[in-house]
Amino acid sequence: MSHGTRLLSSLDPLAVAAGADIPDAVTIDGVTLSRSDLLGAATSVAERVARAERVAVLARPTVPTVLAVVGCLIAGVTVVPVPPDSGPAELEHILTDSGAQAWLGEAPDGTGLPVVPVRKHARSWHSYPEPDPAAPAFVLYTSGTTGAPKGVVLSRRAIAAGLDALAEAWAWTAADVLVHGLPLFHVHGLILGLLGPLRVGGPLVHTGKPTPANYAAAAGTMYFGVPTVWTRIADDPVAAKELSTARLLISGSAPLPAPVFERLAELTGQAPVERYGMSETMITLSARADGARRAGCVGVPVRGVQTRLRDETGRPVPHDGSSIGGLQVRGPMLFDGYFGRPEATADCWTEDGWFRTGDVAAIDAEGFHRIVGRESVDLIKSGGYRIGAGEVETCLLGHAAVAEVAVVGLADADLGQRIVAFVVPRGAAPDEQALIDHVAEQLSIHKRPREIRFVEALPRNAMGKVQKKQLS
Ligand code: MLC
Ligand code: AMP
Repeated sequence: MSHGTRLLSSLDPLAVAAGADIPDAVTIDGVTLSRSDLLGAATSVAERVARAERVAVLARPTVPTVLAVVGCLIAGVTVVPVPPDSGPAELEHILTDSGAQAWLGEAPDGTGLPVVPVRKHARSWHSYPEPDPAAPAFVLYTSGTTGAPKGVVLSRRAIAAGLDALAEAWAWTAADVLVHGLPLFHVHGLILGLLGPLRVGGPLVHTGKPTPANYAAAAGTMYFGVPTVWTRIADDPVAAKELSTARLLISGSAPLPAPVFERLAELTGQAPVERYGMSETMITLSARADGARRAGCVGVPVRGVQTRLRDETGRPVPHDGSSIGGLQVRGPMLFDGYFGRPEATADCWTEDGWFRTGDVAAIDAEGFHRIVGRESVDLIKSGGYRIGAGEVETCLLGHAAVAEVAVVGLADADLGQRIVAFVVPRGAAPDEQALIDHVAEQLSIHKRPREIRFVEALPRNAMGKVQKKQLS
């Protein structure tokens, strides 16, 4: 499937002029925008921001966020989406690291950057040429095993290739109504969930919170969710049955537990479609709309993607369905690198040009992939959010009552993994909630530990390195 050269093909002014409007192109925060409203308002944003190179957008799921993102895409300005609940330490890091020149739309209190307003009712019909496909569309901040989050640079070309590959795998067309309630600062909710419908030309309904009741009420043909969302729907048979008429129920961002897969299939009459991706790669593997869907399996490479497995020494691992190895990928939807970090960028590529995902997988003879875990215990997935243990540890060490700390992800029926901090206190053990709140205030709220366990000492090996596998 090809949509031509425009990234947001459904916003082509010529198509709108020809009368092909979509009355309900985007519904978000209780407001519905037609495609022509969206185009007119976003072009007006483009006019105000066109001279900037990179701007920060406080990415609440609202109309101004949609207009800010689309306006920047029209003008060819790079967007730095910022989690709206970011704490001061995180905010400071994202703004400094990205070099964002201004806030577009809402800005946090006390910001030192200029603020460019987004006016919902302004309209412009100026026609912008399509920006260079190699230009960066987004710098998305995502956690690594250690240190502060890094900015993933995604080009317009990569996004177009990634979305077209999914449209092909899922037979996703303008006739589909996409429903989700995911945050608008990650690949899942923002790129797939907002730009996907704008590229294929079909409506989006953003539900606000991704609750079973909100999904049940939305009458979509395609639903996106992280496994925590699907787990909650599988526990709510009344809501789940309302999804029976949908064409595809799609899960990703973390492993979907097999019992949830089975229960959803039973309640909705259709097995969910699992797909696998990363901020750095967008979506590289998926079950196909017209192919097999197997519990515990994330499908086959989407169009343009190749995969391989390597052991610790770099030797090939057979694709026999049971041997496991480090998953490496290549394809047209991969990122350009980490913003301003050539060394970190070089580290994640092999000499022969494959990206090391850091995930461990098995591939069978038919090309079906199973993700069996991560190479590092220091990357945690909780509720579909990627959280670096090191970032949470650094934050907790900044609290006067913490002498030593080790943060791990322990199995959790709702969140997949829950963040648990093992803390050696300095003096008397502090209040558990005070430590949780300290992280929730300094970093994004979803990075807070759900549990603090006080210990006298952390398990260490002879070299003094903390043995995290012994913490459970
Ligand atoms: C709780 N709250 C606190 C707090 N404790 N606030 C301040 N301080 C504290 N100590 C409040 C929160 O503000 C929030 O309030 C409420 O508690 C619930 O927060 P939560 O517990 O974090 O929400 P929860 O229901 O557990 O969230 C589940 C979820 C969420 C599934 C909705 O985890 C989610 O949206 N996940 C999506 C992640 C995602 O999109 N990942 C994609 C990455 S891209 P209030 O009032 O707001 O409720 C990727 C690539 C790919 O991975 O493959 O897709
Ligand atoms: P993020 O950087 O937030 O994009 O997280 C990417 C990580 O999420 C991957 O490296 C995987 O560990 C995990 N992930 C994404 N999709 C899946 C999936 N369907 N099954 C298992 N893990 C997944």
